[in-house]
Amino acid sequence: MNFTKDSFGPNFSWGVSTAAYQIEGAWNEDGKGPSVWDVFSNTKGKTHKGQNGNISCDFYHRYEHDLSIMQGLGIRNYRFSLSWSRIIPNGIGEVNTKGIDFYNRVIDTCLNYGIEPWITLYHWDLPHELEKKGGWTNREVIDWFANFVQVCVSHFGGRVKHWMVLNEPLVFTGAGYFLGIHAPGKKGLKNFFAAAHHAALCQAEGGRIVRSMLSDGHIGTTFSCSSIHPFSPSKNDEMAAKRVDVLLNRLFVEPLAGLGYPVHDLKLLQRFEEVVKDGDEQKLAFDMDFIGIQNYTREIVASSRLTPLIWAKVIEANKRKVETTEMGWEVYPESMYEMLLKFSKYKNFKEILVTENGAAFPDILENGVIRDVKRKDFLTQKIQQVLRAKQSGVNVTGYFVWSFTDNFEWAEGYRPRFGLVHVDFETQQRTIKDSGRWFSGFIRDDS
Ligand code: GCO
Repeated sequence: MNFTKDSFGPNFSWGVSTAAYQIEGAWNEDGKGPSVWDVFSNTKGKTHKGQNGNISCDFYHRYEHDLSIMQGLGIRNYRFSLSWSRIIPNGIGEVNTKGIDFYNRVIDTCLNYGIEPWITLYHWDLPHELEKKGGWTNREVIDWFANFVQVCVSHFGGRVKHWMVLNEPLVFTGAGYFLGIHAPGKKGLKNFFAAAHHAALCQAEGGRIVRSMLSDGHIGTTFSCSSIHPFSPSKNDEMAAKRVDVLLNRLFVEPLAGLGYPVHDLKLLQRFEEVVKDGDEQKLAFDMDFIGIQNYTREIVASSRLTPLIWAKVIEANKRKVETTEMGWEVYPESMYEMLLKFSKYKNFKEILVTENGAAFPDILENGVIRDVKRKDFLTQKIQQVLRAKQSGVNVTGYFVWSFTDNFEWAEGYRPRFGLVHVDFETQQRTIKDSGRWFSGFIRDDS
């Protein structure tokens, strides 16, 4: 490795990321209301082996221990999300003091340990009571969400500077309201366009609210993204790749940047007309202080007559005989560089951070040790691509590993392990993986 953390300069934020539903457990304790993920994962047949996040890493009870491991590793930045239905059990209305207390304890423990908290307001766990009213497809979600944001900022804003509004809107609207493979398990384009538009409005509105309440807040939001490459140099495949790029990479960032939905490059997006109201275009825009990109892989796309509306298909990595992670995602480090360059072209945002990056590989715990060389190599190569982007002039200011501990990987259950720290889900024993020790060494001030 021919670079060190110093190559990134003194103000670069190195950290780790998690999400409430994936780690907290305590799904029905201390007044918490159910979220769509509680309901979905406790419904037969929705997740791998019927697994759920009812207990997960039990972070709700073990946060202090986990944060002490984090501190021991020298990790100075922690991105985590707030469970809306732990704070407001019905989504709107009464606030649950015990939920507020829990996050107060987490934040205070972070600060005592010298760990800077970075809060994601929404990481996919909508209160079930709101889903009963249509969830993200109901335009009222803008008011529900605005209220939630106000409650959170009023309680935590005095101690938390860094805020992210949404985690990957494309994934929770696409997987949750179009494909039906994530909570709440709804399907169809009608649901998707309504949910997507309301999420895009909330993304900007959330930013405005945090800014109005915290003049010195550092405010952003996050996007999933992947390089999209054509299967062949043919015109048809190139056009297909461009259409998929609109959907996977441009759909949510462009309205935020004031450019509107990229309808000209994907006719299908004309269906937004069904839900867009007068004046919405302005409301979709907000000049975030930063955007967070979350990059794991790339996609290879070919044109296809069999896939209506988008006329394109993804050629899966396992059919291409390339190295993959346990998620079946191609290992392709350059995607990080390509995405940083691409997203840096949107002029409105002052900074870009990598708010998630990581890999699931089958880990073997032997004599208390996990020699996860592949994860370490994966992270090293990705970080090198971040440096390459920085050296090309991209104002990238942080990098967060997904994830701190192994956790509940949504519909995939507990099989894929993304952590720097291994979790035995039977005993709740934590074991720092070799990759965790390596990351710790890499980011330490004396390294
Ligand atoms: C996401 C989510 C995480 C996932 C991670 C690995 O990016 O999809 O933010 O919750 O666990 O990405 O799939």
